[in-house]
Amino acid sequence: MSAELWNSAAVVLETNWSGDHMVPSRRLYPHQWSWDTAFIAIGLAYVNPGRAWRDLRSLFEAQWPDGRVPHIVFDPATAEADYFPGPAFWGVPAYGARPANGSTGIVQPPLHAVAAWKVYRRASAHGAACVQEARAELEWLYPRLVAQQDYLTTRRNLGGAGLASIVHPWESGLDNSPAWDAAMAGVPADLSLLTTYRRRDLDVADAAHRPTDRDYSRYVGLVLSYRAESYSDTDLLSRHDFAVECPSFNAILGAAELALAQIAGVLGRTAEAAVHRERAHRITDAIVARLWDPRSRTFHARDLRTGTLSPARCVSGLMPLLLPDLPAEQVEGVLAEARSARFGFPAPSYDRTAADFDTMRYWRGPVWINVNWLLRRGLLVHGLRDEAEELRAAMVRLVHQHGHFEYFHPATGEGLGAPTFSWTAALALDLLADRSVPAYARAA
Ligand code: 9WN
Repeated sequence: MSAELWNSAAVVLETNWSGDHMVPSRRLYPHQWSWDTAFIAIGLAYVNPGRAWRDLRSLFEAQWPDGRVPHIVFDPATAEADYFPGPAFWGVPAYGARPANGSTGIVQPPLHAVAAWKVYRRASAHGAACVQEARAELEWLYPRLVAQQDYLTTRRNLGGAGLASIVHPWESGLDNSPAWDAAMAGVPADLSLLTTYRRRDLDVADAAHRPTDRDYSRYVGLVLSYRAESYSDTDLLSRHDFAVECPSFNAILGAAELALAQIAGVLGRTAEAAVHRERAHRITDAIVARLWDPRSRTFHARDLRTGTLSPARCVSGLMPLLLPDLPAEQVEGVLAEARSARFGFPAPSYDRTAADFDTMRYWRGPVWINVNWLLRRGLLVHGLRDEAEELRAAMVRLVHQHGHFEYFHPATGEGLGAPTFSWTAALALDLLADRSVPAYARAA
């Protein structure tokens, strides 16, 4: 089984390579996406490390002067009509050496330091020249990764507690998660926007799987609001309808600091390594203080406009397990939540027992491999090896039986969305090859 799965995954990554970057899916997502690049690099490390570094470089070459790493880097060879919202809609001005309309103005979870560290670690398996290349790439990436963290923890520290806020559901990577329902209720849904701007995703995907028109019109409206002030973050809370602290985004932010500590160590920057570890610790404390609900015993998204936690129990609430300093009470709570009838392995994107659990619709029920990969990493970080192995086996079985789909039906395992999806293939390679435990994991 593993050779077959390995080979099919390698074929997907070969097919989706576009010269200097990977596309998540040729038809549905024909540009480069930010957190996809991180997941993809983790898999490319096994079959083509040169491309893993190239892909990360392509993304960071589009980094803004303020440190933000855009959620999409547009491929100038792809027509405006091939993806909505495309380059002209975002209207991003030229910056640095980049031409106008080269990217979007929003971000995605900063998983790239974790990815870069994993690609570096794998380099020794490919020989001395590869190790040398990997070190040079880390040197190039390190200040850029730090600038990304700085942007998120300063300009996006809208709540003032050291966490990064997302200002659009797309920034979470979990677009239509029920975690945003309460906050999105305060965002006007102007359906006429979808007449002015036509959705393109429904031409290539099943409408029953994708976000609804109401949600989509809000997504478009939020971009227009952020775009109106040239994507400035100054006073954003007072003039923008959506600002949320997401447990998954911030857990990744903390995990990135730990990966940066390891990278800084390899680069001989000992003092910086200590600073990164301290920052990870502070992010962990802030997540616990602001996003933990002692009644539900899991983490929830905080709406900064109302100061309330979303009642929804989503897979994003399990992600703080990525942080080794998470206190025992929270580790136990999240583990119990993950093992309960609400989730199970592999975990669906939303509570299976919720009245509005939707087996088909994107982040409102289906199983996604990337968040389960993160959950497995979190289990390993806390020494929960048996659970991590059970989850790993369940993911490998799912992808082997059904293919490298974008997401999966949480009851039948049927593949949904794009059929040859890059991060599913890339993470399948990692799940087959890597049984190691992150260096900063707690003892079992
Ligand atoms: C909007 C590319 C991206 C992923 C996201 C996923 C989906 C886009 C969309 O596809 O988002 O950015 O059009 O739905 O939700 O996680 O990065 O694979």
